[in-house]
Amino acid sequence: MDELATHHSSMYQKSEELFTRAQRSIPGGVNSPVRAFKSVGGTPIFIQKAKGAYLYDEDGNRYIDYINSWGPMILGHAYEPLTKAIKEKVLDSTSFGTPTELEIEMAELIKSMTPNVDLIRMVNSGTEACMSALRLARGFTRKNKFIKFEGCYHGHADAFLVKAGSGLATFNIQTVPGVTGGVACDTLTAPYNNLPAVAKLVSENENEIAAIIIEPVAGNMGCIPPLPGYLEGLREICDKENIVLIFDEVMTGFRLAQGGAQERFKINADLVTYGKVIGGGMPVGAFGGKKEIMQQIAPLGNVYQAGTLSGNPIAMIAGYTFLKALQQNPSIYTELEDKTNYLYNGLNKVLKGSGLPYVINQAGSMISIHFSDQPVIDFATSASSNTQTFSKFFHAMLNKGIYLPPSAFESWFVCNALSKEDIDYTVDAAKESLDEISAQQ
Ligand code: HOZ
Repeated sequence: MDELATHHSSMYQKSEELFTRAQRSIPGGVNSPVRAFKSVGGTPIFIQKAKGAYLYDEDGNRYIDYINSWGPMILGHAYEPLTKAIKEKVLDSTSFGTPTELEIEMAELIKSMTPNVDLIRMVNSGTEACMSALRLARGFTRKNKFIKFEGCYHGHADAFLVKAGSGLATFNIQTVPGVTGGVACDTLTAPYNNLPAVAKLVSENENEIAAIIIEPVAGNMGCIPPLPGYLEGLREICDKENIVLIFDEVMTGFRLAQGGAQERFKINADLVTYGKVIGGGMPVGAFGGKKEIMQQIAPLGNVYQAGTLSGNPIAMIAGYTFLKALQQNPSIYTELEDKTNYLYNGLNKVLKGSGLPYVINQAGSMISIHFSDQPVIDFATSASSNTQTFSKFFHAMLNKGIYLPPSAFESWFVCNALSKEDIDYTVDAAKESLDEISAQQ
């Protein structure tokens, strides 16, 4: 990496020591690949604590956080009602493996906030939610194949690791050893935002497609919103061909609106998956949807799915407290959108002044920059952006106390703890960073 793309090492001494130590006992030194800084270079920053819009690392540096745990920290870190509720609940034990009243309250709360959820099953991650929703769609339709979109990421279950975004795009992993051809051959892929490609796949595989799964706003190839009419078109195809439409709302759920992308775009999904936010940062996921489909799940039906820690009381109290706060303060969504628009306008101004080709994509409080001279609407256009410039930008911003995702293939997430001053600071840092990049070219 060149000079700009490396750390000011004195700032990150403890993180560097910890990373060296971590690599001796954890693969690659991290417990999830996208944390590794492998594509942008340098050493991952080890975080000690966070409050509101800020992260604090082990060296005592403060960062304005634009990852927010990859989405869920909508109200900022260490939100007090949530930490208080967890502290109280934990005294009653951390797990029972039995039903609890809190699980009913959580299910009722989610149903009251989201459209088209008659029944909902708690799991422990977004991966589990998507994996289970796909099995259910297959069990319900008695069909095997499904369509996913290039650059979308639905967790790391085998069937989804085909032309996937997030870490697979970041590290350019085309095929995943361990995912068998037998599994992958039932995964059909189409470019995002391309309805004719979907129609073609459907007609070539008549009566064989169980589901279409989509991130209604893609967040794993940068942020890519759906083009007008695209989600409506998918809905039409699914209705016509008896295909289950699954919205993966792990990122968009409770973020783009209380009712997620379904509410924002006024499209009804048959099944919907949630993660992250519904645990307020604890490890949780869920899948839910129409009764006739959901009642195929065991013990009502034979589509088996289970989990000792599903509906875990600590995760449930965290999620319940967090979602209740969102429900009681609907103005949060306007505030989030206003803040993100303000960030968009500031970034747009300094990027325009930089002379570098760029695209800013935004949907609600999801936003990202691609250094590209063409609209970024799918994986091909995202992948053809200049990732080297992104890496330089990432490090220049990090050195100024702005924490962006360490990859051009991830969305940024804005939280409501962010102040106007934080955004002004971010935009000033972006201007300085872009000046440094331009001076090098
Ligand atoms: N893009 C991932 C979330 N959908 C990032 C989180 C991870 O894989 O660690």
